[in-house]
Amino acid sequence: LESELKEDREGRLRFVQVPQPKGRDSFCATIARGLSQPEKTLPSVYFYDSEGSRLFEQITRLPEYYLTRKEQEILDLYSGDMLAAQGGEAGVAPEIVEFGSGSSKKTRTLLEAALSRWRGVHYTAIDISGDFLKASMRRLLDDYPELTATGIAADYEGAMPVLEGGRRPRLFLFMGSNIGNFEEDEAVGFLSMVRRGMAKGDRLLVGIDLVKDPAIIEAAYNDSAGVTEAFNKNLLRRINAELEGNFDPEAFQHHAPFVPEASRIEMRLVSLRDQVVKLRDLDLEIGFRQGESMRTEISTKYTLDAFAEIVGKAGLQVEQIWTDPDQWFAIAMLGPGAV
Ligand code: AVJ
Repeated sequence: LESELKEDREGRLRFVQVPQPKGRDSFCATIARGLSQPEKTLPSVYFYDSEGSRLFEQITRLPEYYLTRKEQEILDLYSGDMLAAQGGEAGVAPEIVEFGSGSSKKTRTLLEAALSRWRGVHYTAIDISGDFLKASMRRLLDDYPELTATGIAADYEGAMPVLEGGRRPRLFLFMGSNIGNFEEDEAVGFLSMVRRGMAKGDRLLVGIDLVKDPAIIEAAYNDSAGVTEAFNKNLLRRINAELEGNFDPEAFQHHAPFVPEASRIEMRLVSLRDQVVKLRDLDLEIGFRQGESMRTEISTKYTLDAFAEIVGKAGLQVEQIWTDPDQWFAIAMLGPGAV
């Protein structure tokens, strides 16, 4: 199967749709496996259908959800420093490559700083939600006539081969505390994968949410307007729609405690009664006891030491850290060391 390439915006935008021949199969298999374990889980990657992406954008504007604003604050203060620290040869703009770009809203700050510094800035954005990505990229190119860009609709692994042969140096971005969704081994795996794609002059910026008063963290995942609850339950609606399921979202309660031993938020859906849910496409019936909880997401909060340890395990080095004045959030610049 060939990746599909389309051009748009007078050739300034290339859009690559990486085929996911096993997309449906792995969706089915992962859901079936997660629901058949003694402790049921649903993987958070499946939150982001169009509705899920829209709800997440709404979350980023909630008063309680400090992560986006804090990261934006850091970018407002230090985008210029970050680009200077990238250390690409003078006069050569790095290609800016973002994993999980979403709306690319915060990236605009970094792109503006790059555009004011260099001519010929190229931005490559990778996102699993193809339609959402395309719309965001079009808006971006309409707003920045000097920018050229590539949108890659793929999962992170699927995007790596498409990235080969691009320009150097590169500044990879993995922002927004997205890394917090990974278990430790997955985080090390992701960072190692990026490291394998890095040359000597390349760098990776990672946004991480820092350990702080649990009350502040919990409020961010239990907002009073109920948007996070809707985001969580949208996963059940998606499963209903795509797997002919009959989850009743009303029969589950959103629960998102901070678990100190694991230093993370664990987002769950708790069954409000004994019930049996059918997924006809999977030929599966799943029983829930009243009070039984199903985990839908983890969101890890790091100390700088804990983060440096993971980075080290992936063979990368922390070169610099920027935080907001409250030290609620951090952006770390990682280098490949000796390549
Ligand atoms: C997009 C993964 C960074 O973990 O904070 C927001 C997703 N989940 N509210 C996060 C999310 C619930 C978010 N990330």
